[in-house]
Amino acid sequence: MSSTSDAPLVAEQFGSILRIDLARDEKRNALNAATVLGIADLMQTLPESVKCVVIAARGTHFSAGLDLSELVVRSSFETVQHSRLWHRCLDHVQFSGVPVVSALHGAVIGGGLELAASTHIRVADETSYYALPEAARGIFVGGGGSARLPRLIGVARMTDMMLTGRVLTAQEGHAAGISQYLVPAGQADEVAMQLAEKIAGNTPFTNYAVSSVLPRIADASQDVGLQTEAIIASLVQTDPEVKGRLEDFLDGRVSKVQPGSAGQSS
Ligand code: 1HE
Repeated sequence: MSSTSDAPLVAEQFGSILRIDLARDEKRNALNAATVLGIADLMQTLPESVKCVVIAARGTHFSAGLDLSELVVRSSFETVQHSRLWHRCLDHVQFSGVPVVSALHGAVIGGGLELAASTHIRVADETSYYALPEAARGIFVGGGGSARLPRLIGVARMTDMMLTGRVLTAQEGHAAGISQYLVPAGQADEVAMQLAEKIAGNTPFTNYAVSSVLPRIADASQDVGLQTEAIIASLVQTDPEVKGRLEDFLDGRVSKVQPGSAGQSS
């Protein structure tokens, strides 16, 4: 399977996992409109057999962010439309109903960080670093960063990164909440694929609820959130597959929850 657009992406299905690689190392995976549209296109046309997506990157860096060569030729209104295009595209990453794991290394900058923030699980290797140089370039985030990043790292940290150009190391980004997994250099892709395998083993309805409903509940008032939780819990738990899974546990056919087992296959 490959992208239907001429975007610099390589998409390949491994069993129930679709892996999408940014593949424009010569421009450090700078994200032009064709690339974000290509990702959205893939996310909107996921075959039913795909249960989890991994977004990774070829080359020395995950992504240098927005392709700055596109900025030169835009009016202010076109910039609004361009930002809204990113919003739509990255909403397809966050809200397709299929969980997305990103594998990060090297520079995760600007729009690259916004792309990573739209994924559900971020696996970073120790070479990763995070920056929002928008202010230094005289621009503002436009790919959803102002909405998604404060939810990960808080307004104060994002403000610091933008105003002072502070670059977070992999360890600092991990402590701040950007990555859920921090792994040795060169291992992010492999760990991301292992986690995707694990996620793909969940029921599709649970994966939908966690990836697509949970963030909306978290954004809602507690009252609306709890009401929504009760309804989605009822729908998920009455899925026919659930009965068999509960019986498997009660009859001792599946492994118990073990300390430190997160991300390991059972
Ligand atoms: C690019 C871009 C880009 C590299 N747009 N062409 N993002 C930034 O402000 C980050 C800008 N990039 C960098 O700081 C560095 O390129 C890196 C630290 C990521 C990598 O450094 P390095 O030494 O490995 O590569 P390089 O030599 O700087 O770049 C290689 C080529 O990629 C070079 O082109 P060439 O034709 O001279 O070979 C660079 O011009 C090109 N390149 N980054 C276009 N970003 C939705 S709104 C989001 C707003 C933002 O994302 S703002 C942040 C933009």
